[in-house]
Amino acid sequence: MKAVIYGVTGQDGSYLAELLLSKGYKVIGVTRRTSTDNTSRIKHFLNRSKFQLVQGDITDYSSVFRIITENAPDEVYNLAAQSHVWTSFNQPMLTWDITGKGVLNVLEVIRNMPQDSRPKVYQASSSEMFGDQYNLDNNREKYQDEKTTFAPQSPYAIAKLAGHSAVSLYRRSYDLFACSGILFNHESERRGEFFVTRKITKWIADFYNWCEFQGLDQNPRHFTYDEDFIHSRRESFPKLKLGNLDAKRDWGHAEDYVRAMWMMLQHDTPNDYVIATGKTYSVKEFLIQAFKCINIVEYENYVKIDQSLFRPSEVPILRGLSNKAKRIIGWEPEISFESLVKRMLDHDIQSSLRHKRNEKQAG
Ligand code: NAP
Ligand code: G4F
Repeated sequence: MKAVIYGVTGQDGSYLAELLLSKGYKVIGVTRRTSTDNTSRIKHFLNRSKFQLVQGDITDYSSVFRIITENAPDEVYNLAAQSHVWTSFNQPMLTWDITGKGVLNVLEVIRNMPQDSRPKVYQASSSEMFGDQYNLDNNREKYQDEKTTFAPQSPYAIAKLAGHSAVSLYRRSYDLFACSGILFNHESERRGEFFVTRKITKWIADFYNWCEFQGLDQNPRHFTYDEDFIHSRRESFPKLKLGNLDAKRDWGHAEDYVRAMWMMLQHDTPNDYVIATGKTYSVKEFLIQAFKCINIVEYENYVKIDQSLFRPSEVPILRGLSNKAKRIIGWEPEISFESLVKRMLDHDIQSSLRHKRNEKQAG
């Protein structure tokens, strides 16, 4: 089997490539041209004989055409996106071109191929498309599933909904084997550093090692606090700046979610599926859980609320029900919220420690 992955250098792309390589696939990963190296997440399999990295950009139809027709894959996974919601408010056109129009480039190339050589296609849709909509379950708890109305609240979500609608249209109109995974938030040790979970775990890890290197534990009595900084007797450390702590998200681990992508394409018929854990936590609850891992119970002294990080329009609560995915493709998540937070924090503490040691040796 042969697969093309758009977005291979991202969080999900790196886990998906690992999964497909472990199943014996030949994997062609597409990377856009950048002025600095963007392969840190995929370094460990770059030299595998069954992996090939090719240059291309999803916004460039000619390169999409060339990569897909010349490689003749069995499956194409489109994970490429400008995926940061806050950024999409400031760069809406770019977000549209990559996250929305890019999907059409892939679908058009595949539609124009002879029927018997068309690859199956996976589209990375998003729970952001639900915006402020939800249904109520028997306990009057809010949830979203495949039947919930879409009401995008950001330029990112508008672009994703356009891509999602195009997949459904091309499946119905041209008989493409095209699936959309409506994935709820999923995080990991490889999550981009500007998404809230990783921003929190990275900050806590750096703070933890800042204390350790001064021979201090994290007991609040060692420190004084002002509006922007935490002070020990010798040094100062900038507070963690965050926006809206009340928003609620359904957070899973990316390893579980890339498994769902693959499972969708192995089923006899193409379909769209919600992929989520069914549990929801506020950003504040994530923060508390992460600080708890370094024995800090009251986070308030360490965090500064920054109004510039609030969004013009917010998605207040996401909690996905994946009953359809469980029933039809047999998918269920395996990694809990608590172990997700712990895995991210343990990883960040180790890498921050390595970084600090290297800095010390160099200086
Ligand atoms: P990510 O880490 O931001 O990865 C996005 C990938 O897209 C990166 O490899 C990026 O390349 C690539 N890319 C950006 N612009 C491109 C272009 N013009 N041409 C080709 N490639 C381009 O995102 P992720 O968290 O792995 O998410 C994967 C996909 O799932 C995205 O489409 C995202 O919108 C969607 N999604 C994510 C979540 C989530 O919670 N993670 C939930 C629902 C849906 P560079 O490395 O060069 O930047
Ligand atoms: O981590 P976030 O930026 O993720 P968001 O907006 O939910 O989007 C992620 O999940 C979507 C699926 O639902 C994906 F489609 C999308 O590509 C991306 O992966 O923000 C989560 C929440 C928001 O409510 C935000 O307002 O955290 C809040 N938040 C509070 N302070 C912050 C911050 N978000 C970020 N990024 N940075 C902050 O300082």
